[in-house]
Amino acid sequence: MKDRVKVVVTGAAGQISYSLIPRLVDGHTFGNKIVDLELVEIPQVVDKLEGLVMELEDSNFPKMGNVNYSANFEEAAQDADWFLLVGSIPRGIVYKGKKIEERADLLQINGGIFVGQGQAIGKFGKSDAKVLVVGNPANTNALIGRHAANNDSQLWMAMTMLDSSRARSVLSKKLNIRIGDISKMIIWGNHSPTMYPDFENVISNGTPGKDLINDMNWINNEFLPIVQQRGKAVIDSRGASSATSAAKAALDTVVACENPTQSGDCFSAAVMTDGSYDLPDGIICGMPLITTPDGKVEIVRDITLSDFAKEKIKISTDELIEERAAVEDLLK
Ligand code: NAX
Repeated sequence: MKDRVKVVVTGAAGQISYSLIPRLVDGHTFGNKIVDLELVEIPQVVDKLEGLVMELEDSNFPKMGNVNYSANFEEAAQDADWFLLVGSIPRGIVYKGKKIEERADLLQINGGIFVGQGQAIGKFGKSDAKVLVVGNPANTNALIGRHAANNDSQLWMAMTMLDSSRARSVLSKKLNIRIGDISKMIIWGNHSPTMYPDFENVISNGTPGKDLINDMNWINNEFLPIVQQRGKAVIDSRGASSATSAAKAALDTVVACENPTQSGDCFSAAVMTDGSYDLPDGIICGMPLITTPDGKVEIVRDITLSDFAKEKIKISTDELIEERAAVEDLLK
């Protein structure tokens, strides 16, 4: 077993990273391994990372290894085990003289970033590197990056763990149970308001969700909209998007991939479709995953989907197909 792990984080000066990076080296996420960090930012803000590195040094993290920061992704990518791609250009920003309002523009700009990063990961990352795309539009960014990497031994995921945690939180309140009493919370589809949180297949104390919740009015008018719009609700209240919960979700995804999944459980991330569940080919889609005892991340293939679930999932996969069409030129 390796006793060191090298982790690249982009968007390292952003708000999610401020919560995320310290916890990569606190001895929890990677257990006893020494964690080497490569923090990457755009040239305009890369100097801010000096202050973050000072704080990391001053925080007495016993598992922290080498820490570098730069605006050079290719150099950072050398022999890295993990890539946490948090950096992306948000909607509303002025980019190259133009205010980015349209989703199509956002897809193109961020997609362009992921071509270069994907190529570098495919070429310079470890052959078994794992990549978690957090920056939005996460699924389509991951699709572009994976295509550019052209390296099938590496695993590309887009983050849906935050959606899964939000769904568990809403369900646990409704059922008056602890969040830890809910397992198998699968998010299907896109990390967007069309995502489908699969309440029917959750398990709580041995009982499946479909037997726990018989109130379709609550599902349709409260559960689904609350989970799907939770990101917006946080922005409306905080004046900034989810950061500490997003960081925790990224860490949870890493932990889920680094440790064998308990029998009967699974975790949520979006990966390349492979024909399972009749999902369309060639999209990065939220699915149930497990990590095997020998460390492989695999799709769980024996989940039963109701007609209700299939209908909802199709809305989200249709959206993913539309997003893919908008970046077709980046997938050649
Ligand atoms: P911030 O705007 O605070 O930080 C983003 C950082 O990325 C900035 O410092 C920027 O300079 C940097 N960046 C931009 N392009 C880069 C590049 N090419 N290389 C390296 N760094 C680059 O955003 P923050 O709140 O941290 O959110 C980051 C991303 O996560 C956003 O795209 C956001 O939409 C997305 N989210 C995704 C979630 C998910 O569940 N998948 C949930 C939370 C969050 O909304």
